[in-house]
Amino acid sequence: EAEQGFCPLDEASLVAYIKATPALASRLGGALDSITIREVGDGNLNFVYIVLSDAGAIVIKQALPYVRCVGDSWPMTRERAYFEASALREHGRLCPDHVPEVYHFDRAMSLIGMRYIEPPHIILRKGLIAGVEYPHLAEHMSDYMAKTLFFTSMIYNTTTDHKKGVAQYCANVEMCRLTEQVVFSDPYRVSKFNRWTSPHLDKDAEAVREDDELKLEAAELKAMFIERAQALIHGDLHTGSIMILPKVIDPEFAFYGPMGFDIGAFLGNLILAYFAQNGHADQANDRKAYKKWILKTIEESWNLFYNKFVELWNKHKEGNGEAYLPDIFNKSDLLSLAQKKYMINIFHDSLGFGAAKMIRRIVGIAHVEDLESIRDANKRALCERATLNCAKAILKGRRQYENIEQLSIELTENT
Ligand code: ADP
Ligand code: SR1
Ligand code: MG
Ligand code: MG
Ligand code: MG
Repeated sequence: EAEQGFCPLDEASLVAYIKATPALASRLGGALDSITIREVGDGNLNFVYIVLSDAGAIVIKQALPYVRCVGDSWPMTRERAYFEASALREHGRLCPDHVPEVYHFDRAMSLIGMRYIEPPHIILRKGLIAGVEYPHLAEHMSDYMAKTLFFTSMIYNTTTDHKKGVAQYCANVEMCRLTEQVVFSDPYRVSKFNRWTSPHLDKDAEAVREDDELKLEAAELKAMFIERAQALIHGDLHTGSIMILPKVIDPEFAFYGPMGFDIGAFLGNLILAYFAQNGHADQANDRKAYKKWILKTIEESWNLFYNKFVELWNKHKEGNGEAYLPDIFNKSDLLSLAQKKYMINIFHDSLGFGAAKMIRRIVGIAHVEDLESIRDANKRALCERATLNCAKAILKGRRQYENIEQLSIELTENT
């Protein structure tokens, strides 16, 4: 890498980097001779180091100029680290309880130093695979989504401020294009990146590529993803981006996009976890009670999000937001009608994006551990087919749902 000021770090050079960086050294209590470093990146894109000393701990994340899970044949801008650090700071300001603190950001090095979320806190996806119930998950995630999305929308902000934010994050275009390709395009065409459980799902993958109605719906969502600058979204809010406290990590895809892309990522990944449970069931645990808990969490997450978002709207209705001006929305029944319309649209968007994200995890490039960890290919294929059929039905029929309970009844009846 010839670019000025950048070099990919390894365990040894990271020690030297930390010693030369007071904002990081101080977090380790100055006990720099006792440092141990472990690379733990299990994501698709970046390198993540846990740095421990006798007196403290930090996490260092570095973006290299390519997609990690593919290799240097897929170049990718290191500027993603800048957008990740910016979104961590912005979302952290709006929702400090659920975002890790950024200690240090080095744009030339594409490097972020942040709070270490220590054991026993784990990635939510791992907990869902193990069958662990998190009674406060819906409460906390609805809080995160309501605050980050409401306070970065035009309901709360002036259009001038909103467009400033839009302009800043517009430059995260390479990351958006990655999503456009792997979520909205590749699953619907032949691509060398696609894979699925074969030969079991060969026909199912082909059916996705030949389903005109599905392709029209996916194209509509793709356009919305590109065109709708509704709020500063995380952009990759799957259950691998949530560490249970919860804290939300990894917003490198952040930009001003449709709120439903975040809400749908979270709900869609819970539905993926739901369909994977049959593959994890064994004699000791049939996972039936756990599946009920997942459905309850899906319902509560949406319903609590709805209530909290509208509550914030009512609280700030006389503020600077320019989408619904107080002298126009001056009657409470008119405002509540506007809110109902706004929320039902977000609901349908969330269902659509959630379904699209489920489909890409079955027939696209990046799969999820929930399903991948089912070793028996026959069993896995059955779970995957059920997931895919459910996602296709949701994507096509999303506008028919009036509430989340309808979806959870359908999920119960069909599995
Ligand atoms: P990628 O962008 O490559 O997906 P992530 O930000 O998701 O990288 O991080 C990859 C892994 O590193 C996570 O799954 C988690 O195990 C670990 N990790 C990341 N950030 C932290 C943190 N702040 N504290 C503890 N572990 C972390
Ligand atoms: C090459 S696709 C890699 C995927 O991993 C990231 O976390 C995003 O979900 C992206 O689509
Ligand atoms: Mg990640
Ligand atoms: Mg990432
Ligand atoms: Mg996804």
